[in-house]
Amino acid sequence: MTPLSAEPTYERSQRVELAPGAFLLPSFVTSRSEVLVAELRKIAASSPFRRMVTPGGFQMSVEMTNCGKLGWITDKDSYRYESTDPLTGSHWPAMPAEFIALAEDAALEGDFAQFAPNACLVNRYEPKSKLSLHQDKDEKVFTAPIVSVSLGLPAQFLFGGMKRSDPIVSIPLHHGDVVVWGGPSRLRYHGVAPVHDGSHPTIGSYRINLTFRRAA
Ligand code: MD3
Ligand code: FE
Repeated sequence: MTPLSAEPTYERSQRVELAPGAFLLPSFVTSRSEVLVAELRKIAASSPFRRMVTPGGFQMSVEMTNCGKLGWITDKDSYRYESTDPLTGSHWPAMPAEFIALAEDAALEGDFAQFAPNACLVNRYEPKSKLSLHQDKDEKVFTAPIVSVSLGLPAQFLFGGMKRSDPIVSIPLHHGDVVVWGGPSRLRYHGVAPVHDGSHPTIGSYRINLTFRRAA
């Protein structure tokens, strides 16, 4: 007879391979989201969310900040990583130990050992905000995966191929979901469809996404 388990069977129970090297870990952070949210508040108090401008002169709809040694920025000149926040003139807030542990654990679930992120980009989406199809190629290291954590409102994540014109698959991402992108999927085109109106019990009317990267 199978004993009744005290553990919820849906939490951290499965890994879904979306493509070679790309793994969805449903509800991976559910039990740690309180800590993440508390740390995010402190990060945003030091380096506030802001809408950056692209070299093409467009203001992004997504608000961004960073923590860790390096932070991703865009301005009229380029997309790049910087060790100081151009808004404050100070270093980005340190990456909290819980963030590093979560990213390392998630990478391991995707069979990527010894992931040591040195950059964490935090994206905040209001309803209607979106992220156009792009590749993450400003990092100097493509052997390391990118670990992505979704919090708050759900979104349709758009997952393409190695060419912009390749077919696109839409994947729903919910609060607590983690995706690990590495190996042959590291340079795939991807984006986020406009976020729908709504409210999440702990995050409110936002979607927040953390991406952990080895930038240099
Ligand atoms: C697939 N962020 O910040 S994370 C980004 O939900 C970014 O905010 C999205 O794309 C977000 O650059 C998606 C998922 C992600 C990140 C990196 C990838 C998917 C990826 C690299 C290769 C393939
Ligand atoms: Fe990206």
